[in-house]
Amino acid sequence: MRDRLTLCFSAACEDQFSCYQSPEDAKKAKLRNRQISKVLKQHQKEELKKLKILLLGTGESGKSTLTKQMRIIHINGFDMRERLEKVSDIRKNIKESIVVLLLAMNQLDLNLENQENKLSREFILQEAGNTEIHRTNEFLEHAEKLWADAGVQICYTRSHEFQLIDCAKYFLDKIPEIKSPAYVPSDQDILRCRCVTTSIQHIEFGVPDGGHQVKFNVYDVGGQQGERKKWIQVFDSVTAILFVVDCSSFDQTLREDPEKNRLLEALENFDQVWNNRFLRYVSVLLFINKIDVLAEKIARGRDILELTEKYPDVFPDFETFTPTDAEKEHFLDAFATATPDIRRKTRQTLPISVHPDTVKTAVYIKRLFKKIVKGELLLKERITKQDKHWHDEHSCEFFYTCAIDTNNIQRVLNGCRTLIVQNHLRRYGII
Ligand SMILES: Nc1nc2c(ncn2[C@@H]2O[C@H](COP(=O)(O)OP(=O)(O)O)[C@@H](O)[C@H]2O)c(=O)[nH]1
Ligand SMILES: [Mg+2]
Repeated sequence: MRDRLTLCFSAACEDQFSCYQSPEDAKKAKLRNRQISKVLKQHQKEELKKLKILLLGTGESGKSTLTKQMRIIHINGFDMRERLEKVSDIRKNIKESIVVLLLAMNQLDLNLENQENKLSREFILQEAGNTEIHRTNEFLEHAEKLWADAGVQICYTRSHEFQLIDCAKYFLDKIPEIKSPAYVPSDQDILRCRCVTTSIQHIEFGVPDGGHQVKFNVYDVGGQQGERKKWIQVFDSVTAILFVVDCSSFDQTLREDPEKNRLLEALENFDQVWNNRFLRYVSVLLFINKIDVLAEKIARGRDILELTEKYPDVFPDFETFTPTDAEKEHFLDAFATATPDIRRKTRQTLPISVHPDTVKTAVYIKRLFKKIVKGELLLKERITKQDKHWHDEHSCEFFYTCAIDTNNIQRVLNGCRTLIVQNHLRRYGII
């Protein structure tokens, strides 16, 4: 038996079908072989057409919001059942926001302005541990009264000093509408709703491109932060990484580590991704996100100077930094409306509505990430030594984004798509 097998194998090198006893068997085997090759080739072709995108970035940077936008833009958005399911999450967002604000008032030694609201505060703090209370309108009414209190509003202006979700103001302002039994969350409400991603999320959609359907598979591994390194290895077959940065987080610390600055964490995280040996062939699209929140913070007088003082090696010379005209244009362009006509008009009004310090800060942050790409800023010790060709096979492109703005994301994704497809084709030697 063993001899026959050896014979068969050696024969297979010369003629893979000559080991069959009868010519019919050999013919059948040849046919089967051809069929299998065809299926494999087809499969390979299909796989080549599938573009795998991996969403990375620190917690709350906007990854899940981007997948929601992809659903709105490329799939059918959200049906009535999904919308109604979101009501509970939105109410939970309100509960979390008001409880956090009240606790922060204690910490910051701030008082309620209207003494009658003390009863509402007692109610909310007493019910904070009740996992069903957000469903009641009684709860929402107390939250509404407290949100209108000047003391709570002062506390809100200091929200960078504690951990408050981004959508707090948005939903607290909307309580009268949310209270109504007829309330159905809009797309914008769904985009704003914060829900921690606990498992790997995957969405798939097709986009027409040059007469073909290009299939995109987007993976959001958000909840697996501690496991991120492992995920990166699993996903070495990804076409591109979409790395999301919350650029407004420069004055906030991490939820899990109150000593760690959020922007610094994002830079370190990006450093690891960019220099990861498993990702040497994977290009990165870097989304400098939450530009609207950044603009709002700058308007409130917040600035990045504190970081320059605290970490001068990482955030140097902010005071003297001036963006070039091209850099300013790139920033302003990201928020101009689609048609050239309106674009020309809005371009004239944009510099008036956008504070120059917003542009300066956004461009400064972009430059920091660019330094990492160029190897001019080293945040983590390198395990593997890099030669000068280490990054030759991948690139990093930068985009300014506002993940809750469907127009902006649609335009950015259009731009990204061409880049992703070209990189993919180049990588597989097709162009
Ligand atoms: N205002 C504003 N909010 C944003 C933006 N991007 C994300 N958010 C909000 O930030 C919160 C966290 O976003 P999410 O996508 O869940 O972050 P993830 O942890 O990276 O998945 C949600 O409440 C989002 O609505 C943005 O560009 N602007
Ligand atoms: Mg998420």
